[in-house]
Amino acid sequence: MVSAGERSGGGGVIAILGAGSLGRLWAALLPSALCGFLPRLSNDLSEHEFGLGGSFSRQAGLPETRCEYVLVRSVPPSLAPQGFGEARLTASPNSGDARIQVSLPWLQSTEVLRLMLVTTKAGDTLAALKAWLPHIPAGIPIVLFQNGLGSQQAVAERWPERLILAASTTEGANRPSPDVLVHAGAGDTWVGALTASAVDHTASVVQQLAETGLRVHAEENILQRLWQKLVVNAGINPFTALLDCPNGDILNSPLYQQNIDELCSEISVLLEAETSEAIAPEVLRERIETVARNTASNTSSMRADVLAGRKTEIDYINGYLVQCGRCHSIATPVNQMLTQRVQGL
Ligand code: KPL
Repeated sequence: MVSAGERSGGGGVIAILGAGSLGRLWAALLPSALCGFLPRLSNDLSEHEFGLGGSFSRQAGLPETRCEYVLVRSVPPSLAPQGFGEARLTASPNSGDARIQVSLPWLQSTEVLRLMLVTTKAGDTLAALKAWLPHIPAGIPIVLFQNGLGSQQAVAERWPERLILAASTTEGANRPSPDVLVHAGAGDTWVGALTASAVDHTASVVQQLAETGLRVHAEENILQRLWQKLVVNAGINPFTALLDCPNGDILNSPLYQQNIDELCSEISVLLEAETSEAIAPEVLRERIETVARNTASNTSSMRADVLAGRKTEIDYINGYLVQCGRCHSIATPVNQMLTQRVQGL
């Protein structure tokens, strides 16, 4: 196994915690010599077992070697989904719709890190970081890529002295099969500080992530940016999961039609209470429907979770809005109904 130090070229390695769609996308597009995955550590793994340079990945029950998959870049709609066939895609990594074989080591050492990206599911993040942070040097910026809200604040509150940043991205990535990742649509990624000491690191983190060629921007108010995405997710994801349909199909469904105005009214009041930003319910509805139309044939992350039998992120989307409502004594019956129904799936 290659150790991080051998691959870092002296500049340090970017560690990625969470080898799902988003983690694999960043891993594939970052300069290949500079990143690797961190295996999932169980909480009870004691420090002496960690053993830098040792075999902690085997102890954590993960493959000792590499994470291997194929990245399919920017597949034109006419090629998907049949386009995943080898024959129709070029083998050149430089062409527009290339298949790239990606093979990254599970990192053995955290001594040479320069940056850590956390791409775990929202519900796994705190536990994953509790296991890993004791092994991560204090000066390493940690960027949280979770959906929804709640998990990011929990991390920043638990480790206020660390360099914690959050990212909000509209990059589209999915995994039609376990070893294939499709970069389905180019988007934008905003990065901003959550803890005070991380502010001065934002520009450098943005610069490092922009080495992927993706569009990455610094964001002064990352919580506000995360709220904007939360609104869209709260208005699309639960409906797609409950109706088991692609994003665009929710728009004409009775469930959506009967609840969307009330849902947007609840969110509008919460948004003002939490961020002091007043946005009319009709404007929120328009934003939700624009994204639903633009991603009409997509399977939302929540529907994908339900179909794969995974726990959904509803507690960090509509469930987070219910929690906010409780804090401000604002009634949230529609968010509550959607949260309970998705939890029951
Ligand atoms: O972010 C998304 C998700 O699926 O989580 C949307 C915007 C709904 C696109 O599918």
